[in-house]
Amino acid sequence: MNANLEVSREAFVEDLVANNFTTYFVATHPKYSQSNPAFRFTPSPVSVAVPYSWSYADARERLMSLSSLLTQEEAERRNINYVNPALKEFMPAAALPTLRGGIQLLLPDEKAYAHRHSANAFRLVLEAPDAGAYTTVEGSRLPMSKGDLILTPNWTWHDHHNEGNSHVIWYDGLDVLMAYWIGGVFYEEMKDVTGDEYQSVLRESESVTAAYGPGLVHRKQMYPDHIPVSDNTLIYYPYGKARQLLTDLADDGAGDPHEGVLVEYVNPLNNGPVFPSMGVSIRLIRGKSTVEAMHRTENVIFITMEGSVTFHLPDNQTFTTQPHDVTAIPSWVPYSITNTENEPAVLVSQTDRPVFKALGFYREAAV
Ligand code: GTQ
Ligand code: FE2
Repeated sequence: MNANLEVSREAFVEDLVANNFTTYFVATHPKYSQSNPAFRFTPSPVSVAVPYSWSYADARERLMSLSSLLTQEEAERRNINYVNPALKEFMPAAALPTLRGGIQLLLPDEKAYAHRHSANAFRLVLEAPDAGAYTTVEGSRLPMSKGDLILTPNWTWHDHHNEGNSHVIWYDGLDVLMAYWIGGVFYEEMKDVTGDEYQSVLRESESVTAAYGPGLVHRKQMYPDHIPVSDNTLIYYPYGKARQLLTDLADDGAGDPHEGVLVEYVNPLNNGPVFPSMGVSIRLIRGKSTVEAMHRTENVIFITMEGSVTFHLPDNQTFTTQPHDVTAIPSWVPYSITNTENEPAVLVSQTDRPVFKALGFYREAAV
């Protein structure tokens, strides 16, 4: 290339960028393409996030330390969030581009006051007293027993209580990052609206589960993608039902080479995902077996509930998990999951797949 032209181009790009413009050419520019890799069209998705796994022991130790440094009265929610190392500089508390995860603690006799937000959230109970821990959602008192899934959909009041004789710890999964980036975050505290800090209990969880059933189906029985998902009124999915269903399906020989024995938590009104923006599923991986890798456009977080598994990712990266460890996999990164133990492993997953499906971006491909 003519030296003058090269100098002129460089000067042009410098001026453009300095004045808050850009051009497609910048995407391949040796200097600017490095600072802005996502601007380039790639043949298939290249996530801004990286795969990562956090041990429960590490997170739990920090949650316990926090509880001796910060009282429940000071902390609106006393938690430790999982942060993706590739996102920490520019996204607030993000495990993946769309998904936030964390663990939260209530000691005996502690409670967390009522608030509501436009972000959808779920709680997956990890450690709980035999009785006495619960979340109240829109007046329904939902027990927090190990493995239970509790939803706090968009704009529903929720407060957490521990009247048991040992601590309760649960995993919080939220879709708040997308709401944040598109400008959809709303939030309020109940005391500012009604003057009360906590909700009155109007009904017990049985009235929720009796009205709608367990809300668990094989993923293949889910809604056709063209039917819109609306609000989910089933907000409580006890662990016993989900776990038994996995055992029954496994005994029946069910399972998919790329998913294991997978059951989706659904909105019973339409068999769609639990939230319009976020799905939750639970799967069993038989002892001495592997769930094979494939590419999928979804950001997914796994919470190991039982057993120990190893995720195998590209470049020989591996994560071996123990119960309650959290593993984040960005869109399109293929991974297999191997259970080397004799006993089955159980994993819960949090995914933004409904976002891709709703927008027409959902794809799968063999590795
Ligand atoms: O327990 O209501 O981890 O509102 C983040 C935001 C938990 C909660 C989180 C929340 C909550
Ligand atoms: Fe909340």
